[in-house]
Amino acid sequence: MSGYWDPHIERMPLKDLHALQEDRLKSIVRYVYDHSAFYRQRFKDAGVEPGDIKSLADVTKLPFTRKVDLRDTYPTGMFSAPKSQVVRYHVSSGTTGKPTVVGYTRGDIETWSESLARALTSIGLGRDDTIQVAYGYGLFTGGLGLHYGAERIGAAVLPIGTGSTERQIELMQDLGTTAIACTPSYFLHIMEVAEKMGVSIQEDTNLKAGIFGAEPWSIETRKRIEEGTGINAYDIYGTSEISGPLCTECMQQKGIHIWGDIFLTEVIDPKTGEPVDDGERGELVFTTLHKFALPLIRYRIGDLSVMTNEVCECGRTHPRILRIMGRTDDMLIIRGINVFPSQVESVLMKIPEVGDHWEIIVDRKGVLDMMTVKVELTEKGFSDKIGDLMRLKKKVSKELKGVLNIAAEVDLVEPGTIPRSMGKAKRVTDNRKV
Ligand code: DLL
Repeated sequence: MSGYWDPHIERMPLKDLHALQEDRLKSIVRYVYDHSAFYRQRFKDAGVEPGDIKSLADVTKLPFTRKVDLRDTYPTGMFSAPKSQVVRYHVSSGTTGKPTVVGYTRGDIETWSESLARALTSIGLGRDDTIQVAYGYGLFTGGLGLHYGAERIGAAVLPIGTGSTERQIELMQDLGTTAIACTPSYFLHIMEVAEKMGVSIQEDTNLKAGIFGAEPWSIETRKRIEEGTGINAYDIYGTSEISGPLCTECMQQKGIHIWGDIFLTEVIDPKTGEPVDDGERGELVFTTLHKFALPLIRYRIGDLSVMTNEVCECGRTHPRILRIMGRTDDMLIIRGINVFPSQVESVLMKIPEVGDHWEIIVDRKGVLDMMTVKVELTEKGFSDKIGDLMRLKKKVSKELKGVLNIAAEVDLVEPGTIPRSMGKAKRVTDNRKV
């Protein structure tokens, strides 16, 4: 088992952690009320004042905030700190709408780095490690976020960013990279390119850990990565609004530790906004307890997960969320049935003939929704015999129908034909919306 970066905080008895959260909640509510016209108005509309927040349970008196609020107040209308205290901006790519801008004070960058230092230590990394940061640098939070966290623990950082896949593999060998941080879909591509170059990640590199996130990925994909390379693949979570990548699983790989001194996490029913029970699935809502340029109060993040407050076997007391199963707005409704891309991934990754890359295409023919799942086969799974392909197509369709409860058209394609992504993979094309 790995050590702790900040044992006092990470193992804090729950009673003390809750007391700290309560103090910080009261302070941040007062702070946003005093510093942000946006929050003052929101609180006024909801009929709540800072003095009404007397305990943790009172958080539910506060109004929710959402991504649309950041868009409506673009670029910095939700900030609580004056410009003179802001030392950095990041900007979301805006693939699902107008971009959103997030900002940091020096202290916010410090908290972000500390949070990642705890996380990286919890997966066994330290000053003897070389961490290859292959998330995008720049406006995306992944590259710089991991960079600061990795430097904080004294590891050597290789700030390569995305792309140049052959170079990634060469440098991984030359510099003895022990951990890589990138999207899981990009790592699958790195594995593929390494194989083509005749490099065995297991035999020819020192890689022992992957820090994979920024997009949904299934347990089955983890299994493929771990079995294919001998590394441990850890889930890392965060969103630009809450700073960027912040929290990971520990070596137990039983959920992502969400640092309770930094966030108050709620899980709600996305339809009613009411809290769900511990262990029930719902939408994550974060209140940032220790962030000052852009504090977020009851921010509905849109991601669906399950939270547990059970103390982890690693000794960390902070709540954990289980693998993100998608976003509320990722969910496709096909002929009235809810389909999450993550369900499709789980089915496909269990079928050995299926490669690592796939896509969902949704069309509307007349009044009927049609879902096509385009599936790339592995070299071994690919056959030029029609009979073999037909049998496989039937098998994939049957497995998908078993889980999704609707029929999908399956389109088997040759290895290497689906475009590879260096960052977040785009798995779904919904032609109904355009
Ligand atoms: O993706 C921050 C990040 C960078 C996380 C590097 C992890 C590693 P955004 O671009 O704002 O920020 O996108 C955030 O990505 O709301 C989730 O829907 C999704 N996401 C992030 N991590 C995971 C994960 C970064 N581990 C959005 N599993 C979030 C599933 C994830 N989805």
